[in-house]
Amino acid sequence: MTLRTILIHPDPRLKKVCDPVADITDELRVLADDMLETMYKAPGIGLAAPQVGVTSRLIVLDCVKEDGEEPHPHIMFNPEVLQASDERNVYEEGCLSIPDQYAEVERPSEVTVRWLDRDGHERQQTFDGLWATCVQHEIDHLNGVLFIDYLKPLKRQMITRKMQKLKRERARA
Ligand code: K2U
Ligand code: ZN
Repeated sequence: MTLRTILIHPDPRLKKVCDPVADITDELRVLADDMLETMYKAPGIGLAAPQVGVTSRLIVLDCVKEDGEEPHPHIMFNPEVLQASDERNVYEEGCLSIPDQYAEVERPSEVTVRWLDRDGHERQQTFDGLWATCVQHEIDHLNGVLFIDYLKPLKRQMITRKMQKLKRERARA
C-alpha cells in the first residue's frame, strides 16, 4: 500500500474530464486500495482518482462517520448517476484538494448510481443523506467539476487565490 499525494487546486488535472476505465487491471485495483488508505488518513469520506493525478473514472468512498460503526468502503469504476431526486439537500462541503475551505452546496438528496466493482461486476444502489452528497461530489471530480464551481465567482476567486498562496508557501517550505 502506498499513500498517494493529493493534488491541490488549481491544477489542470483536476479540471479534466476523466477517461472511462476499459478493463479493471491489478494496477487499478492497487490504485483503488491506495486511494482508500490515502482517504482514511486525510481524513476524508471520499476520494477521486484525478485528485491523486490519475485521470481515470475511479472513485472511492466511505461515509460511515460514527466511530465504532463498521467501515463501509466502496470502490466504483465508471460510476454514473442513473436517477436523481427532484428534492434537494444543502450540505456544507469541503474537498481534500481545497483544504480548509467550506461552503454550502445544494444537490439532489437521493441518487441512483451504477458502477463496476473491483471484480468487474455491475452494481447499482440508491444513496441518500451524506452518501448521496459524497458520491455526487466524487463523480463531479471525474468531470473536472469542483464544489467551488457552484459558488458565486467572487467567492470562487477568493478561494482559488488562497490555494495559490498555500501552494507558494508549501513550495518554499
Ligand atoms: O473529494 C474529496 O475531496 C473528498 C471530500 C468528500 C466530501 C466533500 C463534501 C461532502 C461530502 C464528501 C472529503 O471527504 S472532505 C472532508 C469531509 C469529511 C467529512 C464530511 C465532509 C467532508
Ligand atoms: Zn473533492
